[in-house]
Amino acid sequence: MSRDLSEVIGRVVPAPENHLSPELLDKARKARRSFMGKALAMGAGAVAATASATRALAAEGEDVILNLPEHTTGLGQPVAALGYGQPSKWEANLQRRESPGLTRVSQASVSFTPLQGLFGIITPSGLHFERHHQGWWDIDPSKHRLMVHGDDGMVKRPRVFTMDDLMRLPSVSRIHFIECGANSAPEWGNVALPSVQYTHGMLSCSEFTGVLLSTLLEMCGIDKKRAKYVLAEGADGSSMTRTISIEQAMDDVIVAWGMNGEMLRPENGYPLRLVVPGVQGVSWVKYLRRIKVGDMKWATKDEAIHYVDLMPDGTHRQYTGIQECKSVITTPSGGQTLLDRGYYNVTGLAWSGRGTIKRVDVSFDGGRNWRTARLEGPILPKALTRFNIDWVWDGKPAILQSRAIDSTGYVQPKINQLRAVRGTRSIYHQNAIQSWLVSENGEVSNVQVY
Ligand SMILES: Nc1nc2c(c(=O)[nH]1)N[C@H]1C(S)=C(S)[C@@H](COP(=O)(O)O)O[C@H]1N2
Ligand SMILES: [Mo]
Repeated sequence: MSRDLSEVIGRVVPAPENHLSPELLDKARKARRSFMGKALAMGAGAVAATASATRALAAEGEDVILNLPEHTTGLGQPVAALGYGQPSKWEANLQRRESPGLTRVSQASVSFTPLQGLFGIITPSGLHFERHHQGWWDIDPSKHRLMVHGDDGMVKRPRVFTMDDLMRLPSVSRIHFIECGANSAPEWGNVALPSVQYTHGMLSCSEFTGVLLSTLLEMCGIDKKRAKYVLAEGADGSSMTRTISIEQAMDDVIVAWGMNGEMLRPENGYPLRLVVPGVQGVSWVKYLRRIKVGDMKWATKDEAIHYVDLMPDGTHRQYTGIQECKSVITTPSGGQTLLDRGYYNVTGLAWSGRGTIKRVDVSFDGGRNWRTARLEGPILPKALTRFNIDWVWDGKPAILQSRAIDSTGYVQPKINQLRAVRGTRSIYHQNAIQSWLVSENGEVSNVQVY
């Protein structure tokens, strides 16, 4: 796997990741270079007092303060965004991106969430990552059905639901993260993908609305003594089928139609998907068409051939669904450029499939010293948690890391600690501490620190 991935690195679409337009970013880099050159010529002592790249940019923009621009003196547009609103044209760089060589095999594909450009914990629906095993569909909701049944009389009143049947039932709205089990997989094999969008972007967090699976199972008369597992099946050609324990099925699993206040997007399973909080994305079956109750694990193709973990001794771990505690700094992160020394708000995300985030520590020297970051509310179970920490960059090389601790006391491991247990040939469940190197020229890149 690592060989294939290393071939990909040169082919991912390079994108300027700062919040400046490519032209401004280029200007700032040039200004910084000429400033550094002059400073070097003048000797190290003169560096601190000289004008900086960002100040040069600010001076150029003073025109906007002194002479009122057209948007201050002219008439604005009347309700321009009739219909469905769109982001500003200046934000065109904020996009889901595909890493063509990575996973695109016919209709099996991935698009990654641009974590480096997001704030707070909610992923805008149009930037929610996608993972399709057999392409996506825009299914007519009036023709969609969900069947709930069981093996051997384990469901007393098996039933087929229409969307209208489901949407009149008691609903819940809850914020949860979804992370593909293969998120950050290339790090197993020392493959340093260039940006956080590619290293961690199979991760999103939304408010999901739907009926609890427990409500449906109760309605259909589940035999609580005999039922041990449920099987969820999707309606697309991949026949995605996943086993879920009855404990989780009766706890917080949602049969969802809503995402961030509106119906699910087609690429995320419209009109119906399963939400399995804390569990890897593959169990969040999209285009959900069937729930079956039984007393044994099904060992379907997606549980026996795929989504198993190859251990150092050559055996496979199976049914390792829970996404362990993990975190990543999203700014500054790979592909971004620090334009100047001085103050930065370092920010990132932490999450755990086992509960809430208790603490996040941040290191600026590759893990020698740690400081505790500020957690921003709300801090919700099985949801992303935003953290922030102050940093003053002195212009010297630095290695930024974040380490999350969850409500069970679990501490996010270093990559070599994880490899000691799991080896190097895994694909799934790579939750190690991520390291970003800030070079003297301000450029940030992906490195591994043992
Ligand atoms: N029906 C169906 N459900 C599916 C998939 C699929 O291909 N078909 N992909 C799974 C995988 S591997 C992941 S990671 C998540 C991705 O959900 P998303 O595309 O909404 O991000 O959906 C899961 N559910
Ligand atoms: Mo996935």
